[in-house]
Amino acid sequence: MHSASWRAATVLASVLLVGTMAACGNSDTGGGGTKDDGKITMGFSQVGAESGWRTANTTSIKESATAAGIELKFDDAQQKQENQIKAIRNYIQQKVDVIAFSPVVESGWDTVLKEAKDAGIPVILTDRSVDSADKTLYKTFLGSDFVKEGKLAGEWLVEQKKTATGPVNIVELQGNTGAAPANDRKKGFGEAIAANPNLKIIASQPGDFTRAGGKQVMEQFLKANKQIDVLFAHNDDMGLGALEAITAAGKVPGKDITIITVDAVKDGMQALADGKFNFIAECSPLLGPQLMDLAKKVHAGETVPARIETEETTFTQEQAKEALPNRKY
Ligand code: GYE
Repeated sequence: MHSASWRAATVLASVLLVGTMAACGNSDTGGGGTKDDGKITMGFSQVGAESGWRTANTTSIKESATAAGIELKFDDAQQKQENQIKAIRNYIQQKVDVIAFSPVVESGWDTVLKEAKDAGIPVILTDRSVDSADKTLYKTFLGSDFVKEGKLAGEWLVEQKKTATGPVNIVELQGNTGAAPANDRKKGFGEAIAANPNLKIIASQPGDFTRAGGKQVMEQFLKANKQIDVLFAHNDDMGLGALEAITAAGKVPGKDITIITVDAVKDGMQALADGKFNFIAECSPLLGPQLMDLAKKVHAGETVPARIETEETTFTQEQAKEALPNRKY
C-alpha cells in the first residue's frame, strides 16, 4: 500500500510537471523569469565522479539542461562537503535562479541552505536528501527511496535462504559514511533480513561507493573471515571491485559467495548476466529531465510536491540478460 501510494504520487507529480512544461513552452521569459534574457540559470553541485551511476547522472543533468534551454553552472565536489558548500556560496553570489545539488552526506547543510533562502534562491535536492529539520530550506527532494532498495535486496536474500538450517554469513560494503544512500540501504536491508535469524551481518565497512574501495575492503573481509556466504554492496562499483578480491582469494563470485548490489548500471548488469552477481536493486540516475522541469516550476513560483520519487525495479540474472541490450547507462 505504501509503495502504491508513492507510485500514485509519482504519477501525479509527472502529470503536473508535464502540464507546467506545456504551459511554459511558448513563453520567451522561461516561465515567468525575471532575467533580461529570460534564460534560467541553474547552479548544480555534484558529489563527484565516484561511480558509473554518478557519471550517468552527470550526463543526464548536462544533456537535460541543454534540451530544456537552461544555463547550467556545474561543479564537481570530489566527494567533499566543504567543496559543495563553497560551490553553493558561489552560486548565491552569482545570483543564479535555482540551485540544485546532490548532498555527499546528510548532515550539516542548515547554514548554507539558510543563506540561499535569505537570498531568495530556491533549492532542489537531487538524488540524495539532507536531515535538516526545517523543510522550508528547500523546495523539493527528487530521488530514489534508498530504504526500499535495501529492503528489496534483503527480501530477495530471505527468499533465497529460506531453507537454510545454519548461519548465513553476510558482509556489507557501505557507501561513503554519512551519505543518505549508505544509511538508508543499510537500514532497509537490515530490517528485511531480520525476518530470518540465520542471516547475520558479520562485517560492515564503508567502501566509499568506489571500485577501489570495494576491492580493498573486500580483501580485508576475506582475510578476517573464514566463511563468507553473501556480499551486500551498496552499489555496483563496490561489488565490481570486490569481484577482483574474491577471485584472487580463490573463490567463485556468484557461486561461493552470493553477491547483491544496488544501481544496475551497465557494468553491474553485465556482471549479473554473466553469473558473477546474483541480484541488483535498481537505482535510476536519469534524473535530469525531471530536475529541469522542477527548476522551471520553482522559478515560476509554482508549488511543487515536497517529494518526488524515482520509479525503480529489481533484476535477477535472467532479467539482466534480457534487459542488457537496451540498457542506456
Ligand atoms: O547508488 C552510487 C553513487 O546517490 C544514489 O551514489 C546515489 C549513489 C549511487 O555513488 O553508485
